[in-house]
Amino acid sequence: MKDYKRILVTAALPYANGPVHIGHMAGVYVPADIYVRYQRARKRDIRFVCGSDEHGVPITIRAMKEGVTPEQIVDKYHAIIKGSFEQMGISFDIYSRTSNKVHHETAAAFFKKLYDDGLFEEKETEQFYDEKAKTFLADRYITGTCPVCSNPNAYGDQCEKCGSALSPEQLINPRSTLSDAIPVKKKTRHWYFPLQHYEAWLREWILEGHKEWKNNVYGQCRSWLDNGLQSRAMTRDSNWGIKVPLPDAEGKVLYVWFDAPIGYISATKELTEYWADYWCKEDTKLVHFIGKDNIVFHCIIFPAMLKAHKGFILPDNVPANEFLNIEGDKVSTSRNWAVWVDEYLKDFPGCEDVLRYVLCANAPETKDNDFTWKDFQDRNNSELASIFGNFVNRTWVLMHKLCGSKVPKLHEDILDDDDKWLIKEIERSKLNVEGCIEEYKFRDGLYEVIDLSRKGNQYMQKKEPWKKASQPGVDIQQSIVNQKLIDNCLHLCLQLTANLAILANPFLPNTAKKMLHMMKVVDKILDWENAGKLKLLSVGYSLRAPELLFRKIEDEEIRFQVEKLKNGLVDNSNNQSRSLSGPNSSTDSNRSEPNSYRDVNPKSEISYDDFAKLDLRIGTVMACEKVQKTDKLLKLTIDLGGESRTIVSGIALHYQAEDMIGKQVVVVVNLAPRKMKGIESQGMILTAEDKDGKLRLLRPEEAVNPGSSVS
Ligand code: B3M
Ligand code: ZN
Repeated sequence: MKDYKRILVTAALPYANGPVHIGHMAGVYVPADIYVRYQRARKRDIRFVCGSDEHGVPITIRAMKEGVTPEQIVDKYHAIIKGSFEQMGISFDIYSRTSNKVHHETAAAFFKKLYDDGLFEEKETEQFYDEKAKTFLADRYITGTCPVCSNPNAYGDQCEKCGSALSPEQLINPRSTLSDAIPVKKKTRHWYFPLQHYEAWLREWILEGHKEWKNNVYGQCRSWLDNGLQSRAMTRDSNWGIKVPLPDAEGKVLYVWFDAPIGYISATKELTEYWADYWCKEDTKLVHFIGKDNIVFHCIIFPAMLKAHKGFILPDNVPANEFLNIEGDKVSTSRNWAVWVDEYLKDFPGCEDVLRYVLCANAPETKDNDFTWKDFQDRNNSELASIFGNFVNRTWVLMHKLCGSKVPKLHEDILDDDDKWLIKEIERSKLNVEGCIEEYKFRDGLYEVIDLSRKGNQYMQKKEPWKKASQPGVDIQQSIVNQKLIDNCLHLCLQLTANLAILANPFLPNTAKKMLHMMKVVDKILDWENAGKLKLLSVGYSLRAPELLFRKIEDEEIRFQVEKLKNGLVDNSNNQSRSLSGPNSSTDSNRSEPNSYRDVNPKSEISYDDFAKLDLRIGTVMACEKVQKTDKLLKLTIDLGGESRTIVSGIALHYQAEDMIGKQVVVVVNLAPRKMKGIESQGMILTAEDKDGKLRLLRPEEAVNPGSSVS
């Protein structure tokens, strides 16, 4: 391996024409983030760049469909996507966008340099044109009847029913998906990049020089190269995109796949004045994280562009993943067969790491894989909660009970084989995890982490420190020995927990943070060089109370998700208007953001009498505490003017118990009492749910007397 001084990691720029789904996360962003967090913990000089891909046909089509401008589309989805990444803990150093000025300038200059060097071929060809929509049509936006199987909704490049590769000329009764007009041929002039000139070089560079690339990546490259490369148009007829920087190029923009990868360079420029170190110095390791549908662009076209331009380094690796199916079926954004990240985050607040875990444990690293909600629940309940969470929790509870809430001493003179075995395992895991991550085998790395906690449980089970706690009747000599045995067991389990925090951190950053809090230590402990060590927590140091790392996920929640997936499914096989957004776009009208309240769980009409049955009152919160062993529930004591009520409310993720005291709230006082976690809740308080899932209390504008009625 080369001796690199710095690393630049890029993650595919998602199209800003819809939110991201878990397939994107599993294939690109979660693995990239694990790699980066690990390298940061190793104190390597690393930068992590990404941004929204805001050009190309998918954006203009989406805009046309929603009846808004392309700017409005990209602004909306850029914000949603960025928010989802932030919440999922994807730790980009910059999340930029290709509509930025820096990017327009960078991409235009790149094109101009290739043009000035005489590297493009200018060609006039005939292309399909929609006279109603006044635009040239990409093959995907022409539909008609398949000449092979008679499917009436085949696309201009492929029939999805019989799988035949087609060209628009072959379709019977071709129509534009934009306006339904019959496409006509029209002459147009474009600049082509002659990829075939780079074929020999690409063969040498990839097929000889990068045999270590993943099989799926290497194999795809070989088949592209074996099929022979051809010139590709690097410009398009459109008004949306980066203007072709030439005098007679009105109405022409750069092809989105020409400008988008340059977006990585522009984002680095925006991030740091030392951007050129990362792009031009041979001792920089450049790694592109992408999905398999982007392989040709990142392994063949973009490297050829960089080579032609001169002065840039090439990727050291492109660890592309395969696809993640859902419940046995291919993700289809047009059919809305997808799990959207922004929705997941609303439905499972506080469970970001669970999704990271499941997507990594089940990542499509070597072949397409399947995500099922049942597997999601099982992995959470029986791996994260029962193995990892349980080990940490037991350690903490026993340390508080048997060691006076402090890190006990390690009595080296009485270490036995089990202790020594555990110590070896701690040292070994570090090397295993780092070996896996360096080789982009994130599933295996994560497995090692869970396996180490499994070993912790085994060790604890064998040692049974709880049985050694002093009991009446045991002689003093024996109880001193017993305490030493307890000390050794818990000392090692605590050091193991600290190690788990370091090893888990790249994969489960929120969990690692919670563990730091319990251990009362600073972030510094997460430095990778600390892994494998035993003296991370000092003897005598007092530790905090245990925190719940992973809650159980209930059957009810899983049933709800499966229903939601099935109910959201759109049958678009006979529906032309659905295919408007194109099969590659990530949205669909059934998935667009709600425009009015009616789009979100509308309820049927009620009479005034129905409404009048509600007894709504203003109450003042007198006391409030978190309900034990739950994440979401607060128990409130509310003064309703001479009467006080106990109410359990699911707002703990949105309000701290201590901040609730003194607040006025709206209470439904005539709701039948209901037991929650063993506490009788005598009513309900009202909240509004924001579109990002945040709950906000309804309160009177000014303080009123407790008990005042609301109507
Ligand atoms: N936006 C396509 C995609 O999301 C594209 C990636 C660009 S990476 C430079 O699959
Ligand atoms: Zn067909």
